Parts: sequence; C-alpha cells; structure tokens
Amino acid sequence: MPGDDLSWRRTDCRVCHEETLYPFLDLGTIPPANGFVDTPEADEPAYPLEVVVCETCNHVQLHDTVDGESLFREYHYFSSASSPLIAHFGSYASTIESQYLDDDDFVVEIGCNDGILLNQFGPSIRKLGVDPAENVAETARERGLETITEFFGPDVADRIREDYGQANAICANNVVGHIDDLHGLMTGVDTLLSSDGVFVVEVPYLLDLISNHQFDTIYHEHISYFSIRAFRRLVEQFDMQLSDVNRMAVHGGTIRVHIQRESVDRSPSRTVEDLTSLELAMGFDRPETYDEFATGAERTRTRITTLLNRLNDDETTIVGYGAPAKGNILLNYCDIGPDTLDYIVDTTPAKQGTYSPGMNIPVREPAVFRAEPPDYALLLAWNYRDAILDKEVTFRDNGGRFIIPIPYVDIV
Ligand code: JHZ
Ligand code: ZN
Repeated sequence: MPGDDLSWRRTDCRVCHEETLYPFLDLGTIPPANGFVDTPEADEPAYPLEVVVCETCNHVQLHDTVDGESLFREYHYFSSASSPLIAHFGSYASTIESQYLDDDDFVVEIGCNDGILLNQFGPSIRKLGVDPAENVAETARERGLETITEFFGPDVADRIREDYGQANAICANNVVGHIDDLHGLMTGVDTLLSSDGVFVVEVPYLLDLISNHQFDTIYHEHISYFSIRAFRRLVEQFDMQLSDVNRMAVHGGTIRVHIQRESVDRSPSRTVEDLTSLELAMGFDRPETYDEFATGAERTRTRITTLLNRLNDDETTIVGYGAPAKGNILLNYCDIGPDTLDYIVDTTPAKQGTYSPGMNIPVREPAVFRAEPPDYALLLAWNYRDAILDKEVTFRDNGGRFIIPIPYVDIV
C-alpha cells in the first residue's frame, strides 16, 4: 500500500522552514529498512524514498516523512548486537564524563536503545534513558537503566525537568537524523538543559555519505543528513552554538557535535570553522554536487548487479553478511532477492528467523554460516569491514570471499 496516510510530503525545510527544496535522488518506493517480516510476501507498507537539499540553508533531508509510531514503537535494531559499538560507546561515556561531568550530575539520553551508552557511565552519574521502542526500552530496563518509553519532545522535556531537574548533559546518538520536528527537539533541549550543560549529538556525517557513495544509508528512518553548516543554522535559532566537533569512523563516518548555550563562555574549537570551510570547498552549497552523488548511486547499482549476475550460477553460493537497515536499501534499490542470496546472516536475535523487508530474504543465525559456508558473502554491514574480515578468518582461509559494495565494489 504505497503512500498511505502514514507518510506525508514536506514542502518546507526542516531546519530553516523556507520552501526551497530541490529533489536530487529518487531511490524508489520501498518498505522501511528495519521492517523485517515474520513471513515472506507479507503485505508490507512501502513509502517513497526521495532526497532533497534545501537551496537556502543546504540541509539535506527526505522529501517525505513516515509516521514515527509505525517505524519506532517496535524496533529490530539493538545497538549492543554489534560488538564494535559497545567499545565505541564505552569510550564515549568516559570522555563525556571526564570532560563535562561531576559526581551526582544528571545525564539524559534521547534514543537510548538498549542502554549501550548510559550503562557505561560511572555509578556516581544519575542517568535517564528515553526511547519510544517498547521492546528495546524493556531490554534497557532489564539491564538496570531507568527508561521512559516516549518520543522526546517539548512535553516530555517539561516532565523530566519537573521530576528530575535539569540535565548537565543530554546525549542523542543516531537519533537526531530520525526526528521530523527538529525545532520541537531543540525546544525540548532548551527546556531540559542546565545553563552550562552540553548537548552531545552523534550522527552520520554528510561529508562521508557524499565522499564514500553511501547511498544505502538513506532510508525512511533517516530524515536528515547533517552537515556542520546545517547544524549551526539549526542551533543558532535557539541561542546555542557548536563548541566542538569530532569526526569518527563509526557507521562509515560520524560527527560527534558538542552544543552549548551561547551564554557559556567557551570559544568554539577550530574544527567547527575548518569543517565549515571544507564543506563549502566540496560544493555542498551547489545543487550539482548532489546531482553527481545521484549519478554515483546508479553507477554503483550497475556494478553490483553486473558482478552478482556474473557470479550467480547453479554451483556458486552467495549469501548476505549482516542485516543492517542499510543492507535492505541496497538490496531493494539493486533488486537483489532470494534468487541471488540464499540467506543473510546476522548476530541480532530479534532479526533471526525473519525475512528482509521488500526482498524477503531469510535472516539466519551465525551457526548456519559456519555450518554451510557459501562461496561469496556480500558484506551488507560494510561499516564493520575490518572487524568482520578478522572474525571470519576461517571462512576466508577456506576460500570464501567477501564482496564489498561500499565505498567501491570490490572482492576480497
Ligand atoms: P549497523 C543503524 O543502522 C541503526 P544499521 C540506526 N538506524 C542508525 O541510525 C544507523 O545505525 C546509524 C549485524 N552484525 O550497526 C548486527 C553482524 O551480523 O551497521 C546488525 O544487525 N555481525 C539507528 O542497521 C548489523 O550487522 C557482526 O560481526 O545500518 C549492523 O548494523 C557485526 C559487527 C554486526 O546499523
Ligand atoms: Zn533550509
């Protein structure tokens, strides 16, 4: 049921509200990337996936919004299923704690998932998670984290402030891009953040998305694709500023953005200006840059499908490795189904035994991969390339090969 009333088209920019949206990439009408189904050929809802850039503030975003209730109340993504992420959030917690927090300070995380970050703060820090996904929040609570099952916004912020007081740090990782109402988010942060508090955001970085042809990270959940310039434009409207930015490799290229009130006397790090200049040098203010990116996505699709068609004969077995959300975009956009991939192997218990959204390829547990190793594994979780190549040394020593789709199609 494409385009039902669970999705709607935006006419104005989510950052600056101007009606200057320029469409540059249409990935088709596809089901939500985390919408794993229990039976194949279920009647899956599908929605348009078109990307636009605002010609006023250059914020890159989706043209359509899919209702958050349908995407996030039950969620198949558990951060702790990917062991590299546990280490990433462990060092994140200790960095933020030593840089900004004292004993008994209060930290709130928006989109806390299974507690992967908050549970790694020390015992002297008071913590509260907020996450709308009932099944994931339940796991966080089982792991000892106090968690509110809600979408964060101005009302929830008021309530938290009343019940717990203001927060010394608010963290939001891989969730700000998921929020349609960015001004509502910032209003909530403005309410909840203490006068000298810090709002720390991690999001995939637009610069890595563009430079490394990561078109598969575009899906309905990811409404915004942030540049530093768009971030600055957003927070300035709330009398806040970027005090620092760190680039990190996680998820194929992430920025950790530190935001504080303009009244906090801390001069912004040089990285903020440097990245702003770099983005302009890369042409992020020009529509042609985005048109070229769209052409690149088509080129990658041709290369992947040509390669798989050559390899896929009766004797050769190919499976998918990792069932990340982005893998489902790649599979749907390139029209790769169960005729090509026998199954997809994934470490997340909640995904095992389900079928991938749209293409309906069965998702299996790692034991199956070990028992029946294929000739080729298409690395859908390419962001964990090094960790996975290391982990699957036996498969590779026995002649198994990985097909890497992003940033360039390759066989290793
Ligand atoms: P992974 C997520 O997207 C979710 P996804 C979210 N939408 C978001 O914003 C982005 O991140 C940034 C599996 N795996 O982390 C586990 C193995 O099977 O790339 C996961 O299902 N074996 C909030 O879904 C998947 O791969 C392994 O050895 O694209 C990876 O998903 C490892 C390391 C992972 O995120
Ligand atoms: Zn704009």
